[in-house]
Amino acid sequence: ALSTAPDLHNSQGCIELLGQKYATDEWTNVTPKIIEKLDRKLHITKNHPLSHVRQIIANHFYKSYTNRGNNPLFSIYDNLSPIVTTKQNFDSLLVPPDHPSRKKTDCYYVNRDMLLRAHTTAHQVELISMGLDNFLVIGDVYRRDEIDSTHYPVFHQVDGVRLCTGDEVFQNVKGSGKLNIFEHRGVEGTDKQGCHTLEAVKVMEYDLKQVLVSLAQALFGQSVKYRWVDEYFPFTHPSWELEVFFNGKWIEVLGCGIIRQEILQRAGISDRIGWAFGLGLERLAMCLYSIPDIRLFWSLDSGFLNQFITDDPHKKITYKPVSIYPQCSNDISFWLPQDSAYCSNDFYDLVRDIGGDTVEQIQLVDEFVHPKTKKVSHCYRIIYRHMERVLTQDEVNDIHKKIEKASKDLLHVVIR
Ligand code: FA5
Ligand code: MG
Repeated sequence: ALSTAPDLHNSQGCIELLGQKYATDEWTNVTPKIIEKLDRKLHITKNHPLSHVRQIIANHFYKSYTNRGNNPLFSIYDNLSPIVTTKQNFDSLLVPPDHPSRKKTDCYYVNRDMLLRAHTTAHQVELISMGLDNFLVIGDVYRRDEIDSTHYPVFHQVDGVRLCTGDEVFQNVKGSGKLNIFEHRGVEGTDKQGCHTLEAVKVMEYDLKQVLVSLAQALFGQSVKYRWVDEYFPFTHPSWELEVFFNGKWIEVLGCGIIRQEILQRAGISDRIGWAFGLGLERLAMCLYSIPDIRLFWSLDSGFLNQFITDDPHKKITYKPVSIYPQCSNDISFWLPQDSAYCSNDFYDLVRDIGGDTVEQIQLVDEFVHPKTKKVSHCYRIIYRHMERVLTQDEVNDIHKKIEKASKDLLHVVIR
């Protein structure tokens, strides 16, 4: 039913994603615009706002859980392929075969067996099966959705899992020598699964909620207003959602709960109870940096990206909107004069004098010393953008020529 499918298929009925070929079938509904996003990896792009939020969250878990040697307990997986099987995304998490979240209208399918992960929870079972007890999975997720200021078909999630033995659960509970995490012939209620003891669930719930509330406080300040709401997920019970009050409204930040014991059993774990959570990075970053539109995260515009350049992910940054009109960029390279003093600031002033407010940014992008003559060359990138209208390339070229001429005449440089 999808109009995009035919031109994606070659004659053999296959499709190439991240360098790998996949057979297509009547389930295939990935589109070229979505495929373009597969290798962007915004969450691990240096200085990207989503990468800063990822780092804050990672630091929070590194510092919240350490072993006796003070080393972090959590390991981080932030580069797993977003192309997963329906088994990973759904079946391994007990999502029933007829669950609405599996619908072709809601997911991007590669074919009937594979899809672009709809949540980072898709990796939970494989990592638990590998023997991991404490880990975070961070990555891009794909859901078919409209495009507006808060929804985009690609966004980023962080999933966390912690598994504990009985000893670990009760290690800080006084006089708990004889407490168990499992109970036989127990019944499932709203507060617990049949197989768990209520005391084990309560200790895990307390640990889960306190690490997530302290994360919200690390992001939004100690006085952040929050509330817990009961939720349902096929893979956890009981389950909750955390909401924070921001700019006059409640925002859903994450879902979490006690992992279904059947999932752990199938992964070969019989002596532990676990919690899990999943949160969205975009919503946090939009609140944190006052970013008004979710589409901006995909911007390649330096007017956006340059506002987030910092080596300290905890630095407070408030996004200042840039003009909605497109940028034009032109480079200028010249040999510096050898017999008179030159400084970049003179050039910046000259550019501002001539270009006025059409110049948005100037960057020194290259500096080069000729090995023989010892002459120095600078290359600057000038980024033009009008605040009120689209600038034409002709107009920009005209300004650029004037800048070249004035640089020769006034700064005595030699244009290369
Ligand atoms: C999930 O995806 C579950 N996998 C979370 C989970 C993991 C629960 C482990 C329990 C255990 P949900 O669809 O509610 O749940 O998404 C989780 C979070 O992702 C949301 O709270 C929200 O922060 C973010 N999110 C969901 N949909 C969008 C969207 N369209 N745009 C931006 N962020 C979104
Ligand atoms: Mg939700």
